[in-house]
Amino acid sequence: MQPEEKPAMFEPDAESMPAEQLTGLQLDRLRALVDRLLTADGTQGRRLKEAGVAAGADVNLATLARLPTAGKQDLWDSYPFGLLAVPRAEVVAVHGSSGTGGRPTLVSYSRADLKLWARMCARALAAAGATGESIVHNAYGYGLFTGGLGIHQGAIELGATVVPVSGGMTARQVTLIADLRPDILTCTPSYAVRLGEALAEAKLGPAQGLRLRAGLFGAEPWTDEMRAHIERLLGLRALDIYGLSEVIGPGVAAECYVAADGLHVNEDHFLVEALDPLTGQPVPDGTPGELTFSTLTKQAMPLLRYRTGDIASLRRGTCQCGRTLVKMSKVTGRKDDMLVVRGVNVYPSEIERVLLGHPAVLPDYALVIDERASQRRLIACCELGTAVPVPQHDVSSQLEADLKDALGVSVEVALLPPGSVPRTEVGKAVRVHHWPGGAPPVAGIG
Ligand code: DLL
Repeated sequence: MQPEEKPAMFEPDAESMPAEQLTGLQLDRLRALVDRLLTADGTQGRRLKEAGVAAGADVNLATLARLPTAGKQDLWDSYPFGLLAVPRAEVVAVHGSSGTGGRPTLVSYSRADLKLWARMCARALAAAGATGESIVHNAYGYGLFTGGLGIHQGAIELGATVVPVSGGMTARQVTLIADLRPDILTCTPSYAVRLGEALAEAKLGPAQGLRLRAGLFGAEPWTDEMRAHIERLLGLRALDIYGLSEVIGPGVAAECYVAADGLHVNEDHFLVEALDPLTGQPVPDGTPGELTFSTLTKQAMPLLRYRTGDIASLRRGTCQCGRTLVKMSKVTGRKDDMLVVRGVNVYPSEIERVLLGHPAVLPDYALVIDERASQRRLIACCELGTAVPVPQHDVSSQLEADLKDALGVSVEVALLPPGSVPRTEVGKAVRVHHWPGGAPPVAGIG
């Protein structure tokens, strides 16, 4: 399939709804959500009452910013079932994440929520060109993590064939890909790199006839530079898929095969705002802000204005693919991912962009914060490919100059042989490592 061929939408009426009709639907659903929260009389309902909201009819889209927000702390405070808006017996599944801070976040789903989630993932798969004929190799982890089972249910909803391989055991994945010839690959972007390398080692890559059509990669931040690497390695169209357990899991937003330039937010179910992370006030479209979602139709654990900590910008208009849903840019980072290097704020994705923008650098990298001396050093560890014959010294000084230019602060670059940077086989890639003393977290740096 070529990008100019438009894959069929899973729910065209919703995905290409005229803006005015969509706004009307959102307002009705927002009011129903507010009514549900008031009836449930939990933390969110009480906050609404304190803000003077007595019924859904009191709220409007234009005054959304006046309504109270929710955050991860609310989930922790009410762990495990505190934010329920239905009786506990109506919960048919829980999912969650181990969380960036190590504290588990648990989320409850009713039967209707699971059905909604499957449809949202089916939308994402269809937007990537998957059909009822597709074979989906699903290498997201199965379990509490929403990646595996979310995509799984979505593939079934679409009528595709899902291969529930989960994460890890890469050699077995290579065999399954060689034998089943999937057209769709779903996994984290870092694992896509790992699989691409393993397929190349097994002489089963695109040059040997591997025919993957598209990949849906998400659950961790990745840049367009990483996209280019993955597309070369695997010979597919690499698309971004975004979501978080609190809101539903994967399928909150996804890129389309046609444009692949931002993720369509399923805003008929997940009303999105971008807020200034410090003031909490809405930022204009096109300006990076903290993504904040209201789950308009979720039943078991509905959230009003949930602040995600993820930074991205929003863009409206009709896409080449025909979707009218608002687009979010790639997530540039999380509020709490920001590194402070000698007083300068740096997001890991800015470093990734510079490193992977260099043709000689391979896609695996790690950032080490050397805390052994009082003046912390940031070391960007990356691997030098063998295909481009450039002297090592030229590459590292070029990268250091480019990083200084892009970030305004000095970052040391450690160029290592291929295979030196630790790979993530299961779960999300850990890019940032602290070095308080002892052996270095990445072998070969000093
Ligand atoms: O990561 C859900 C998911 C699974 C999304 C598979 C896409 C694919 P959590 O484990 O709750 O849920 O982590 C959510 O991961 O707040 C972001 O910080 C980050 N994240 C998720 N998708 C992306 C993405 C799943 N495409 C947290 N780009 C979110 C950047 C992402 N960050």
